[in-house]
Amino acid sequence: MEKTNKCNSSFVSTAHDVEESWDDEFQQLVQTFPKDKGFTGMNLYFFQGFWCPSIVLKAVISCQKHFQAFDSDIIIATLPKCGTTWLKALTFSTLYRNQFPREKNPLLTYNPHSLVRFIDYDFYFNDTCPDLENCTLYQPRLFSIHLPYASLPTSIKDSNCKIVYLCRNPMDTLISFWSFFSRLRGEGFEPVSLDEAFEMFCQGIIQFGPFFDHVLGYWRASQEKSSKILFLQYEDLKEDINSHLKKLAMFLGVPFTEEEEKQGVVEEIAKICSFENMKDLEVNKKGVQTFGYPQETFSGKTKTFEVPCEAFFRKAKMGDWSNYLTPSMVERLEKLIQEKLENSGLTFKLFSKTSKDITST
Ligand code: PAP
Repeated sequence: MEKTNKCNSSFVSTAHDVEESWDDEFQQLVQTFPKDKGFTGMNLYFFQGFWCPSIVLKAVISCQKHFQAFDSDIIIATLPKCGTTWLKALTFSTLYRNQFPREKNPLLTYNPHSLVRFIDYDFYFNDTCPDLENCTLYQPRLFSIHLPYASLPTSIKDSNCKIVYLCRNPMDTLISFWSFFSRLRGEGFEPVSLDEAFEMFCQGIIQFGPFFDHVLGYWRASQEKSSKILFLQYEDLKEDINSHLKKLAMFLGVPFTEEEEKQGVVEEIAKICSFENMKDLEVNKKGVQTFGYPQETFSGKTKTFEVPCEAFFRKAKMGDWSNYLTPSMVERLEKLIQEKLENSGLTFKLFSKTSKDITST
């Protein structure tokens, strides 16, 4: 895993390779989908009402057809840049805490994306029908996915598996997205202006977006099925991680015992998973995260792409958007939030010097 922390454009170039490898039938099929470059330099196809990165389009279709959820599965669902890495760390550490020695949490030596693999970006990336019976390090199986609720494989929706969803306020999500992809475009690609990224974000053209459709899809589903879907917000976790860890453990069916609470296990997990701790770990400072599940089980098919681990740890600040967005951008986004969340019962905490929390009322 440890190679170099030099940023490169393998994410973007792999996307182009993937498209070139599509067979004629698939090429023809995708031609019927609207297409946009978005601001990330990678093609997005408008498919089933969301913008699917070309790099995972085939994998998404395969997993929708073949993925069989177990009732015991736990699925982490997020839009990119809403705290996926953090939620993976928290869920992994909570769910499996009795399966490894306390002082040997695998998070100390592996990036969370290696420990909790994506269904789409990893398992189905190189294989249309992988054998996933025993594909995770520990039991029960723990996966992650970026797909909107409506496009999840049917077995995830219909089985008794549980979904933990994490969202983040749209302004910080936008800045995190823009910063991450500006960096990953790498050499040979024009930098993207924030103006351009802002416009695309407002139009909904982002990976797995529109943003509001994604969030509201899971929000409404969680209102209907609260024992199946736990809906969390990044800002709430930042404000009070301990009580949210307890809530998460309860939801996962592994509540902390009184003894564990007395021993400070909750605080210990919060600390290991904290941004300050994780960004300073050797693996996250120097490592490179490989997606596409290159392990031998899928030998012969080795298309992968890499992201320097440090790219997943930028600032983790709430309200950082106020250092970037102009007053007119803020005004437009605030209006959009109000319009989109109207009557939904969902609110976002924006955390800035100038804006109030936006409510749906
Ligand atoms: P991904 O979807 O590409 O995996 P994701 O992990 O969802 O990215 O989001 C990255 C954001 O989470 C970054 O936010 P920023 O750009 O505003 O800084 C990153 O810093 C933040 N982040 C990563 N790890 C943690 C953590 N342990 N605690 C809190 N925030 C974190």
